[in-house]
Amino acid sequence: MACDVRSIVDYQRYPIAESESHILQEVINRARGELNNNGIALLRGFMLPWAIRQTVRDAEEALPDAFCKKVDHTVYLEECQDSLLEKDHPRNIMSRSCKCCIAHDQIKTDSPLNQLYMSLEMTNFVRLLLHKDVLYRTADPLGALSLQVYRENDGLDWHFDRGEFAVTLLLQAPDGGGRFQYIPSTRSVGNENYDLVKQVLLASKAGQDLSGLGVKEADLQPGTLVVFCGHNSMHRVTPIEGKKSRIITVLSYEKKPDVYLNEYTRMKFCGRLK
Ligand SMILES: O=C(O)CCC(=O)C(=O)O
Ligand SMILES: [Fe+2]
Repeated sequence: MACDVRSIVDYQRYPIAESESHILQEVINRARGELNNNGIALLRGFMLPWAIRQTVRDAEEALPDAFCKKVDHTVYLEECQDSLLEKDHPRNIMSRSCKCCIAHDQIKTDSPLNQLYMSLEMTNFVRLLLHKDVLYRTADPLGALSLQVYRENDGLDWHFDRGEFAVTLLLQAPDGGGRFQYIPSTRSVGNENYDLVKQVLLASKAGQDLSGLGVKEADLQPGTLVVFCGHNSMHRVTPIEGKKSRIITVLSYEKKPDVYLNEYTRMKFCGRLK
């Protein structure tokens, strides 16, 4: 069933195709303010419940063919340590993450999620939120759009994203855990802030309270669209507690057209080249 973005998103609150609308302008202004202040903007209730339910069903159906991987990495997403640095340098502190990835070619073309992602209206809306002159969907047949499924005990430990920003939409929250935590502007150009990064990593490993270290938590509900600038703000998804999976979709965009993932990245995230 082909459908219009107007029936997939809550169009009263988010009239994404009407660039002249005051409602849309307010949404954009508020989100830009949140991005400026905290590096994260939350658009609650963005996707309608029927589309969320359909996408969760699609994810559950595709899960047996998903790529599930446990990986040890540093907060800089390196998988190797640097022997020239001391053992407890943040570049040498390893964390373990595990989740499953359903790639773009495993998501039905006519699903509401795919229809939304492939629409010009959505790309244009994200472009406006990010205050960019141009924005393109990633062209990669595997990595452009994905569903990430976190099962019991899965999680994504502290890291800085390689990319400048990420656009996600939560589809299903677990019964416990799976919380998205971040430290706004942990580092900046020319200041890696290694002391704080190390404190957070060590305190997390020791199971200590992180509230004194500037850790914030985003209250994500199913349907919340998230725009997050994660390149300089370390963040994590805490381990899932209970049998109900955390399901989130990642919508990928680029500043240039025709961007494909390289072979290393495809293997890392999707476990295959095609
Ligand atoms: O699942 C999330 O909420 C965020 C995932 C994330 O940080 C990432 O994929 O880099
Ligand atoms: Fe991330």
